[in-house]
Amino acid sequence: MRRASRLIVALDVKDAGTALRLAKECRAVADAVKVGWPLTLSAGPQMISRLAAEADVICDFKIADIPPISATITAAAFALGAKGVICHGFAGEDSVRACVEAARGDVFVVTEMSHPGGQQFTAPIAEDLAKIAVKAGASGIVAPATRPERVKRLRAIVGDLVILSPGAGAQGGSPGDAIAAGADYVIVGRAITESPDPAKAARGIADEIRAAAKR
Ligand code: OMP
Repeated sequence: MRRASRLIVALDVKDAGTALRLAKECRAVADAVKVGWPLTLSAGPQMISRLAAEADVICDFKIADIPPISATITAAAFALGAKGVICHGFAGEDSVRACVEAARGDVFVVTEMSHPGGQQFTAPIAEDLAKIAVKAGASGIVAPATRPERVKRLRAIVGDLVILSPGAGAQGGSPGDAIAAGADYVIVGRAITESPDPAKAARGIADEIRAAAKR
């Protein structure tokens, strides 16, 4: 995955035309796009292949199943053209390892989730989940831009693994603070996809990231 703007756009939209338009509009600035259940269930899995022709695609299926099923989902995502997948750490080290072994690219492990409910169950075990990511050989983790101090803490655990940080924009986090806390990439959805000018919104966030990287 390219590391230029350090911005990943979450394409949580429901139709193919909008997703392709957003991918094209943001191509010059975003390093990758992220596709999850909203788009895959609405527009079909072939959407991943269509987007992969335009951009690097991370498939966010938050994989959290027994190891053989996690491996099958991972393999299917890469067969469709994904460059990375996101899995949950709470399914355990064997399930994360199954994703890593089935992957033909990056596996990112969710640690502490960015929404308020993420503090209920994921926050207390986030550091263990980060350790699982390291032990299972994952490429990186997902850590909350809504709580930059937690990104900093999780960075200390994962060393040079890649940190993707969602929660900037609509959820109230700041892209610059996430980067300053140690994130490698910021994931942004609605602040870009629901903007009247998505390319301009993406450029503005990329500017914030660039300024924070120099801090
Ligand atoms: P916005 O809140 O619209 O910017 O979207 C955030 C994106 O990041 C969505 O696609 C979420 O599924 C994803 N996300 C979180 O918001 N919080 C997390 O803890 C983890 C993820 C993720 O795994 O990508």
